[in-house]
Amino acid sequence: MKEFFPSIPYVKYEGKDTENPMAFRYYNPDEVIAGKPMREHLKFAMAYWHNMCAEGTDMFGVGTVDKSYGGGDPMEQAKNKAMAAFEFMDKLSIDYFCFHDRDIAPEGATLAESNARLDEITDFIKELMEKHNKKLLWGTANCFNNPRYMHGAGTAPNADVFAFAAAQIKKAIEITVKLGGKGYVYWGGREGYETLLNTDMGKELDNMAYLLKLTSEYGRSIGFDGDYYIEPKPKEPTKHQYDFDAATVCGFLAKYGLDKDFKLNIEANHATLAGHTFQHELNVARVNGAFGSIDANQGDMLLGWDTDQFPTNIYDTILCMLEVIKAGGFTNGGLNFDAKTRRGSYDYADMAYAYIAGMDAFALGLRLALKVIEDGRIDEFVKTRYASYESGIGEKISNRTATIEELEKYALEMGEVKTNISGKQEYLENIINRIIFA
Ligand code: XUL
Ligand code: CO
Repeated sequence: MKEFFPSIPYVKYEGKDTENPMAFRYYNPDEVIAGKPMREHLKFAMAYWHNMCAEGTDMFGVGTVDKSYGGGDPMEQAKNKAMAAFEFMDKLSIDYFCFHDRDIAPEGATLAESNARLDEITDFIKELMEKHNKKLLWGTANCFNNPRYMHGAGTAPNADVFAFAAAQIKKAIEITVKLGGKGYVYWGGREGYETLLNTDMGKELDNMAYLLKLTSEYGRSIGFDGDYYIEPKPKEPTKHQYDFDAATVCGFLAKYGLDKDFKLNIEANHATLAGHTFQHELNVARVNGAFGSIDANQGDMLLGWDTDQFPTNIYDTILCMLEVIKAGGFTNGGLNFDAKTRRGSYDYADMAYAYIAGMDAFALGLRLALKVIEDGRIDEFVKTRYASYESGIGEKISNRTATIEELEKYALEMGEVKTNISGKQEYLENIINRIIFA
């Protein structure tokens, strides 16, 4: 069989002292830590759109990498791309992948032609999945690229666009089910607005919720038993995206009664664009019972857009994995590298270096997060910080039996709060650093 990436070897774990740049130093897929193999803790996925499709195009220039994989007509290219994708996943020990409908087969002249192409390519991909033992983490529909979606999809002012989007998502869910996907993502591509002067926000939000309800119920009716995720993002491409951040999305889901069937797919770079940390967004998802999956990447703090860089910041991966562990680990979700090499990193080998960097950053993050938990000082500190809720008036507040009159009497007798204890932020930050540099 043709080899698409001859410059990429089968990357193996060689331990932290290796000098081989094409080896893992921390990611040892079958090593059992905290009760399960690392591959099950981390559930790494390849994002088809960046890795297999993105050619390095930006606003100032054409692509720098050829991603046609030697194919001629569009479907031959799509099949070569699929074969290349499975070769890449094999070589990097990646068990899962994620795609948009239009990543795996180019859009046809009509919806019927696009759907026929999807039928053909998913037959082909299904065989490759069985042969290479790979799984689909989640599927999604690209309802933002085609000019028809210039004003949005579910939030478009044009009902014909709404109908088209509904039909496109229906098909995307069908192929997700066909390939055994355990997740389906809704990222609100152009679901937002540029100016309120031409926008009926209330109507757009109602319509967006209706699109989610119709399509998600349809998915259940054809046997989709995975999780639906909304992926929050505050801006780009529209100035104001409706799915601004995790808290906004949780409020939206509750308002429209969708909270029982939807979780969140949290992306690191989207968190920072919203003015939050990655950890904050994960925590908001967790405390709302909506933690689902992760788009692993990082932004550049000096740039105001979604740079989708491979995650290399160990501090962030530790705090992320702490949240994942506290959420009970991944069930249907996983860590999808929604990340791309820089435009100047134009060699195929750079794609491997990028994944090695990202996977090792999360593998080390997992190992160190487990050490933070084992160390116990941070969890103990937080527990002690709230200890006043375990007895006396605090216990009554905790079990919700305190009355307002009783609280007033207590406060009057107390006179002033005397027992605030230090938050000890720096002491706690030092614990993390000591574990990192142990
Ligand atoms: C865009 C983004 C998307 C979603 C899937 O910023 O993150 O690629 O992850 O549509
Ligand atoms: Co994403």
